[in-house]
Amino acid sequence: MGLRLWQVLGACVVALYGVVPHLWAQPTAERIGDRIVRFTDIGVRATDLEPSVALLEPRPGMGAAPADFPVEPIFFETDDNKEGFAIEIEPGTSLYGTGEVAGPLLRNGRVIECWNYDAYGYGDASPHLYQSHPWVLAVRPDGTAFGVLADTTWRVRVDLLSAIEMISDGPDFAVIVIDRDSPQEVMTALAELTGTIEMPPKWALGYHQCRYSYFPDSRVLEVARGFRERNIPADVIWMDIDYMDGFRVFTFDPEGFRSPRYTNNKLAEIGFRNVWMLDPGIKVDEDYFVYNSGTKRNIWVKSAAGTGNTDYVGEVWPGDCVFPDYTNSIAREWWSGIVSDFVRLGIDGLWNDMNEPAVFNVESKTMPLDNIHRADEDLGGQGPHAKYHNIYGMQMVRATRDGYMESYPNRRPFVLSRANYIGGHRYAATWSGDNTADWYHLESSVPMVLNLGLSGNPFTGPDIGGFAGNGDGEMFARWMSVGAMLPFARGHTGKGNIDKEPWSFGPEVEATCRRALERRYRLLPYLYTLFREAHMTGMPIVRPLFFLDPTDPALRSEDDAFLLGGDLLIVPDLTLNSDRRPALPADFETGWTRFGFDDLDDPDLPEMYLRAGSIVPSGPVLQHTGEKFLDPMTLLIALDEDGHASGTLYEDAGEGWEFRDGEFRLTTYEAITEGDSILVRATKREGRWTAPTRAVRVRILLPDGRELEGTGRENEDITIPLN
Ligand code: NBV
Repeated sequence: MGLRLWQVLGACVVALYGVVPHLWAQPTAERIGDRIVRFTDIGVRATDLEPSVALLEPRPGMGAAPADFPVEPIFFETDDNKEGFAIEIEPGTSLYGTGEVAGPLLRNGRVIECWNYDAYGYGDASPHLYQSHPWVLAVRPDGTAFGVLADTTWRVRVDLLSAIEMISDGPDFAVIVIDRDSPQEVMTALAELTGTIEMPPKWALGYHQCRYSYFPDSRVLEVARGFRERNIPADVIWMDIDYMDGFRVFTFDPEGFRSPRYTNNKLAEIGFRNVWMLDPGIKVDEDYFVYNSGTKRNIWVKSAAGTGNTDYVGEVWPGDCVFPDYTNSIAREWWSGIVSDFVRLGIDGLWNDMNEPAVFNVESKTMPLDNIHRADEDLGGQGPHAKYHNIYGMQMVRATRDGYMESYPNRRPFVLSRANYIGGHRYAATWSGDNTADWYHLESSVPMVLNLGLSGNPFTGPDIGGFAGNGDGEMFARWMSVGAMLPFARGHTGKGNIDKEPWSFGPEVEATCRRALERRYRLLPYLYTLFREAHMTGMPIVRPLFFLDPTDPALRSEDDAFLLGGDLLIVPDLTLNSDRRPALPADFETGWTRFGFDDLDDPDLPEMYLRAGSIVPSGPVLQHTGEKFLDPMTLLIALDEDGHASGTLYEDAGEGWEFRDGEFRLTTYEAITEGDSILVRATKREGRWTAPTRAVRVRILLPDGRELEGTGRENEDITIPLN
């Protein structure tokens, strides 16, 4: 018998990496799902490993892996005794995922480190950003795909120079491989393992306005009113750290934010929601209730020095701080309790920043690796910071979410987190961290959101306009135009920068921003339907073009354009003075029709195309999501070659959990060509949510640029003559 592939590869591993693969026996491989296999190194049983934090729930083995399973990792140990594995890839395999990364969509040839890091001013070459996703999606030349998860919380080096190689700082870990016929199927299988996002409150899909910081409260109200006065749609305004009293979390600046409840109420009166920041660093201050109550419960992360019972103290915004040990359920419950009181001030959403955790004035920018966490047994029990670093932020947002729910069990929490770990999308949405106001970061916004989506986190977006530095009006307009098409749309900027509200760059930029946000609000019925799909199946909201045809090599590295759901193709202009055009799908000329909302002549807005055969629901321009019920609804229709199209609309209360008991409505609309007319109607309804009937408008986009229009009511057939 000849050598098995893994043995040949093993020899290559020795040659390439100078490390010793375990060639004398095969790794253990057990099935944990349909064509999902968990591999462990020789002699290592899955039950001996640290518990998985990535997985939604423990996955017991279901017997031996299928004999023909096409992927097999080679485990090895490095010269410095680190555990690693390598998976060979056939030429022409494209690699994606690896979570929140700067740089292009295609990850082949890249090396990154999964190590949550305060990456202010990051760039293409930064090895690590704020979140860790030791996960790679591999698309083979024939369009079939597999996904690889290194199931460990420790630091992982992901090397995609010529194979898929991951090396961890920690002990043995499982490698979970999903094999599927398409990349889309890998994504939904990943969601089976790591869970999906919960449905967010509908307002979180609106536009968010932030800066570091709006101060004092009167300025917050002034900015919010500025949107209403100018008819620029927005739902949310954010309170950054300066609202606090000396950066003590859960306190308010006595002069600047005298009555947060009043501010929140005033915002609510004009249809604005509020989000307030919470950092993990707790000021060491014996006159501070949070410090005192946490100290009494002994819940701070410990230093390894001395007896191991000394609280670790590190410097952050407030000066010397202690850090709640969120890996411990007592600490999480304590935090949740304080959050629960805090949100009763009429707080709608929470923002967890600096939770890598970031620490000032130390080279590592975080706490010592030998700090001690008294973690819950199901997270792995007591252990060093090196083991828990990457999930510190994830456990913080878990506790924050729980705290919100303690006070508002009937509302959907919205939490945004800077740090996170694969699977942490179950608790919080993500933004790009401290990007820079330059064209590189504007361009990077798209691949970052795509790769996060391909790593299981669909609810993400950049700081629109750039956090570090100012930028100019042209860049701001373009950033807003593309940002408005991404799942999380928030403008933000850093301290000391110029104003970056949509009107800050003069009337022309303001007009583009208004049009961009009006588009987002018109497309909300579709966007909300995509969030529901992400929640149900794990499909990303924003998708790479190669999803259209995973066998087309031209689409594999394309990240200048993207898909919003399955039916809209978005082509933004992300560069300054360049004629670069994206590679488009082979059927682009016949299969996609350009459309707009009376805004086609604004060159700063992305081009939008509708897929032949699809129906996309849209609505009127709103100033905020709570403004009114979807009426009239406009169905955007592009017929396929057979004169047919279909699409769905998901609706529910936009808040609360009744949708879980059937209080929703999922409508399938179809258009069929019959003789010389087109018949449009709802063909299927699921769920028992009843809503008032409404006016329906139909826009049939013809390939030659013409449009046919029709009107009717929700439950009626609408017939449109073809000529
Ligand atoms: O809280 C201030 C900022 C915040 O605006 C930003 O979005 C975070 O990424 N925060 C970082 C701390 C200071 C950054 C210089």
